[in-house]
Amino acid sequence: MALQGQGIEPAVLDDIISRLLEVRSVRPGKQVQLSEAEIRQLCSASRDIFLLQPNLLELEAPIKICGDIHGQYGDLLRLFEYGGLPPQANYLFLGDYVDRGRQSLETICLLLAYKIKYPENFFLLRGNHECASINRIYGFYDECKRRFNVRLWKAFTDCFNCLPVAALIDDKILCMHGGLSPDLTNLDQIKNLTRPTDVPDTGLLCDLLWSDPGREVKGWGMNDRGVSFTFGPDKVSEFLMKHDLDLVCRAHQVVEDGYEFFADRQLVTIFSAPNYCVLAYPSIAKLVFLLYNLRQHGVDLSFNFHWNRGNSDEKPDISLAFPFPFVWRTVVSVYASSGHVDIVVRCGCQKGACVHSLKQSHNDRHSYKEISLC
Ligand SMILES: [Mn+2]
Repeated sequence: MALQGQGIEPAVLDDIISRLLEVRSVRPGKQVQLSEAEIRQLCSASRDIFLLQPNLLELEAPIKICGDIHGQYGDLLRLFEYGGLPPQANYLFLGDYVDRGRQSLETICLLLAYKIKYPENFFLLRGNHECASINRIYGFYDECKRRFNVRLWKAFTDCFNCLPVAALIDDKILCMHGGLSPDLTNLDQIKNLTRPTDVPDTGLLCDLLWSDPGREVKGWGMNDRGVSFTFGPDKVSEFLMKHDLDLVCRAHQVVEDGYEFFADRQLVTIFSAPNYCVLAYPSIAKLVFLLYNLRQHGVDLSFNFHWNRGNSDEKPDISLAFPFPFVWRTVVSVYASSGHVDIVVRCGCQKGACVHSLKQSHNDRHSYKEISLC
């Protein structure tokens, strides 16, 4: 890999990664204090790679897509535990690595380190929190100042200003942090956005990082965030049709189950910070639906939903590796005989103890029937 290790000694990089991963086995929340010099190297080496790669990344399936992490380092480690540590799997993160959670530094350092180590298999898009005026307020600045100094926060700003803003998977799935823009008429416009750049208050770059879908909206609407727009299902359809795409994949909003479809499955929102603000548990039935749909697109998102209910420090009670690796704390029973597997789960919805029975098809091991939805 031509880009590997630019600006940082491979041995130093490996040591940084192994120290960041060491805390997997100890109590969650334990800090990893890298040196300021090491972090500066991560910022500058990753920045060089971001600038060498296009602003609209062209990627191939299979790739695992993750939504907001927001400094929840323990949950990031858990994602890697279930999805496979890079480079076992290819990854695309949709932004919002910092702010709000307690360990923005560990989170962003591990992500940047992997970007440097595996530049062609590991991809990071920019979120609206990878912006100085936002992460000055929502926690990252304070964490940098408390654990290091303001100069280091500025080094991160220089790095974030170079992050790419969108990715196209197999020419069919367009990924970004926020959403569509009324200014986006040709995908080349994304390629032509200049970097480094701050995030402006209006325009294409702002919208890609800030806009939201709105169920009640027709066309373009006001956004309650006070920034950018909302867009209706009609705009999603029109956009996909015009650009011959299948799906818009974005993050940026807390969704109860960790993912949520919009506009007749033409757009999906992914959020990967469990227990963020509200308790967010996936319903296993919806999970199965999602996997069906995304498998058609060659995208494996299953690892996104492997979190425990309740205390996120707990080890999973049960781990099922067929046909995709569920980890579901409230699995009631598993019936398996001659390669046929039925799963009964008590789902994590807030409506009480509803039980789902998932029957595996006799013809197709990967298909489950009789899914009762909440
Ligand atoms: Mn966001």
